[in-house]
Amino acid sequence: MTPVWKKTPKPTELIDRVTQAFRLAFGYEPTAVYSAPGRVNLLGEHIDYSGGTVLPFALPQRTYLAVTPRQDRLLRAVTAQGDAGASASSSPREIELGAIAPGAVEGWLAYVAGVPWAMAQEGLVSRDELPGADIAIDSSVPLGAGLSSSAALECSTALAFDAFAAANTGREPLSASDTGRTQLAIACIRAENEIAGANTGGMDQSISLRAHQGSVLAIDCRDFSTRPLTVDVDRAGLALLVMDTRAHHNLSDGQYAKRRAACDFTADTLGLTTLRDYFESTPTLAEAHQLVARWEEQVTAGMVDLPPQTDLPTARAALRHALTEIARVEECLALFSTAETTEQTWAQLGDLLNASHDSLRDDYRVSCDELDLAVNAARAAGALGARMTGGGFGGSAIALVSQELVPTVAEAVASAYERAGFNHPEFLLASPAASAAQDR
Ligand code: GAF
Repeated sequence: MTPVWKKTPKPTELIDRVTQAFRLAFGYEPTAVYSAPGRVNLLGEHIDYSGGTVLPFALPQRTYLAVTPRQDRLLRAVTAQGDAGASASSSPREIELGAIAPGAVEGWLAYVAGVPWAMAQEGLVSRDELPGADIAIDSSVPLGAGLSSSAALECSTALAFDAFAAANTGREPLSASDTGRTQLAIACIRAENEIAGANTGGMDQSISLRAHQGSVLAIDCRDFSTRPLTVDVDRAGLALLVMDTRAHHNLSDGQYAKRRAACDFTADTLGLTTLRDYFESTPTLAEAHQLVARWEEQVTAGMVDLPPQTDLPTARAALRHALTEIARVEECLALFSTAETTEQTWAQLGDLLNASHDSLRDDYRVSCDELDLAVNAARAAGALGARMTGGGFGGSAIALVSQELVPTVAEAVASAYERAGFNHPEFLLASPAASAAQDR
C-alpha cells in the first residue's frame, strides 16, 4: 500500500490565500497577517495539568489570520476550515465583543472570540483598548489530528489583538518578550477552558507562542518556566515520523475532562496542588512506583478520603500513568543533558516513547485501535520507538525511525490500515519550527 504524504503549502502560498479570502469576505485589504504553529509532543503526555514537564516542539504547519481592526466592537470571522469534520463557513460569522461569555459562542468561532475575552479577563488589556476586527483564517495544521490546531488558532488570534491593543495605547506588544508571550498563552488557555469548553492544560498554547526554532521546549507546567532542549534527530540519521490516523479526536466530548478531573481529585485528596508535588525531589521511575504503592497502602488504611463509589483499579492506573510519565520526562531530560548522543541515547529514547504509549493505552486509556495499530506496525517495521502524541482518542502517533527506514515504516503502517479497513493514514516528517509571528 503506497503511503499518503500530507502536502503542506508554502507559507507564502498560505499568506496569499488567506489575504485573498479576506478580500473576498470583506471587500477590502487586510492590514496584517499573523500565524501560529501546531505542535508535536515528544514526551510527557497528559501531565501538563498535573504539573509535569512536557517536551513539545512547534511544527512548520501553521494557522494564518488576515486581519483588520474595526472602528466598532464587532468581531467578524470567516474560515477556510471550519470545525474538525465539518465544512467551512462561506460567509462570516459575527459576534459583538461585549456578548462573548462562557456558553455564548459555539464551534470554531469560540477559539477566536474567546481570546479577546480572556485577554480582558486576565487584565492584559482594558476592555476599551480592544476594537472589533474582521478576520479571515486558513491553516496547514490538520484539524482533529491531535496536532494542536485549536491552540494555533487561539495563539494567532492573540497576536492580532495584542497588536491592536499595543497600537491603541502606544505600549510594546506583549508578544515582544517571552514574559509577555507567557501571559498571552495563559489567556489562550483560559479562552479554550472557559469559552470553547475544553478543560485542557497549557502545553499547546505555551509551545505555539514560545517555541524555539530547532529545539524541543521543556516546559515545567508548575510555573510554565521553559528551557530549550536539543534533540537533534537529523544529525543522528533519524527522523520523527508523524502518522495521522485520520480518526478524529475531540477534546470537548467529556473523556479528556474525566481524565483530568481524576488527576485533580487524586491530588486534592492527598492535600497536593498537583500530582507532581507528590514527588519529594527530582522524579524517578522507582519513586513513581513507590508512591503508587504508598497511595494504595494509605487508601487501604482509610487515610485517603475517597468517595465510596471510587473505582480503585482505575484510580490507581491513572495515578500510575501520571507519576511514571512525569518520571519518564525527567529520564529523557537527563539523556539529552549533554551535547553528545550515542546509539544508546536514541535506543533509550525509543524505549521511553514505547513505555509512554503503553502507559497511555493500558493505564490512562486514552489510545484507540487506530493509534495502537500505527504504533505496533511502526515498531514491527523497525522504528526505535513509537507512541501516540497529544490528547489521544484518535489523532496522531509519532515514530522515531532511522532515515532510510522511513518509507518502509510508512508503507507498513499504511498496509496495516488497509488490512484493518481503517481510513488511510497520512504521514509527515516533523522538525522543530518557529513560534507565532507576524507574517505581513
Ligand atoms: C491536549 C491538551 F490540549 C494539552 O493540554 C495536553 O493535556 C495534551 O492533550 C495531552 O498531553 O493536547
